[in-house]
Amino acid sequence: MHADLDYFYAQCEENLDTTIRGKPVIVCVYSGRTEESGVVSTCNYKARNFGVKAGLPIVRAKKIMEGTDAVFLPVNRQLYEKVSDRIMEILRKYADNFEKTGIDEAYLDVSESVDENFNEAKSIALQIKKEIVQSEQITCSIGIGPNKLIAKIASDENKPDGITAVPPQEVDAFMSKLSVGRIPGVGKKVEEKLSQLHVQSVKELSALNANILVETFGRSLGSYLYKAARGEDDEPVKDKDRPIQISRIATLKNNTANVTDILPLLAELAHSVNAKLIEENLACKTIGIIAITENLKIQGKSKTIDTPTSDESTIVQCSRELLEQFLQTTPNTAIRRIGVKLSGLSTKSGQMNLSQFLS
Ligand code: DCP
Ligand code: CA
Ligand code: CA
Repeated sequence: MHADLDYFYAQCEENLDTTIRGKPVIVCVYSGRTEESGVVSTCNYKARNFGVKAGLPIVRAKKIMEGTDAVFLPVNRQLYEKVSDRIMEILRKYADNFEKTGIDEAYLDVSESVDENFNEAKSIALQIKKEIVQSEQITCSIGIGPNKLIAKIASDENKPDGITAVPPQEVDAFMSKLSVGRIPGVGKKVEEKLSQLHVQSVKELSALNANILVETFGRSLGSYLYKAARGEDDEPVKDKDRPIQISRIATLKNNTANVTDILPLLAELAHSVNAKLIEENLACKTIGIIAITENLKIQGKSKTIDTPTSDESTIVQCSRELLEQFLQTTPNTAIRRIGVKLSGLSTKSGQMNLSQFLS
């Protein structure tokens, strides 16, 4: 998934001062040279309807908005960063792998949580949007695809407040109706060069052979464009600052709220994550379970112990207790998928650092 917050800075301003909601709101970077010099940072959709957009000189925006009740505000980056941090924490919860790529956007790898099922991914996207609205009053748009490229393009497809899912079998149809400008990294310059090759649409781009693209754009950009035109991308979601963890999730044969039906699989998963722990010569302080219920809600429960362990029976026992507690607190909710997660990892000699783990 790619999640992108709608008209982010302006939406934060609308929440700070609700009296400006419904008016065109324009957030500006004042350069300080003269009172009005600077450019528009972003604006809400009401202002966009008048043709105002990011990068426009403030003077021009003021002219366009003359006689309206438009509100011009200076950027308040500190505010947006605080809101962003809190939203990123919400998003991170839903991802197997998480990569923040800007103040208002991130990739979420949910392949494992949803077992590559796009309907389940859609329902998670709805859940995410609901939680962000409830806790931060911020809407976002989410794109779901078989890779980062498609997800990113899809998140821009139904803005604002949209969800667009493009499963693998729909990638070709989805891509072929786009203009080349929708491919991330294709700006004015690339667009111009492509137009000299009589290419405006992604469909036309996909008809160009690789040699021409490499000749025109160089190896790196050329082969990127060749693959992008086909909806291909194999960049992983890079979890740069994730607390290190080892987890595994699997689907139960039948949805069930019965602990004895779940235990065998839970024990198998606990065994598997523990084997990985031992293989890496690590111990863990926190043991957690992840339950995806039949209504597709993702819920977690965890326990932190005093001394790091890599003892299988401890981990199995602890997961079992967590599962029992979970079923007691949420009775009559059948579980569809179950997982075990180990975190708070350390090497046998003490606290580990990230580079140690990655090398
Ligand atoms: N931004 C900026 N100058 C730009 C583009 C963006 O200062 N030229 C800032 C303001 C935006 C934020 O970054 O709120 C996120 O940029 P987006 O491109 O995602 O734009 P918005 O979130 O404002 O709008 P959209 O609803 O199209 O995502
Ligand atoms: Ca945005
Ligand atoms: Ca963005």
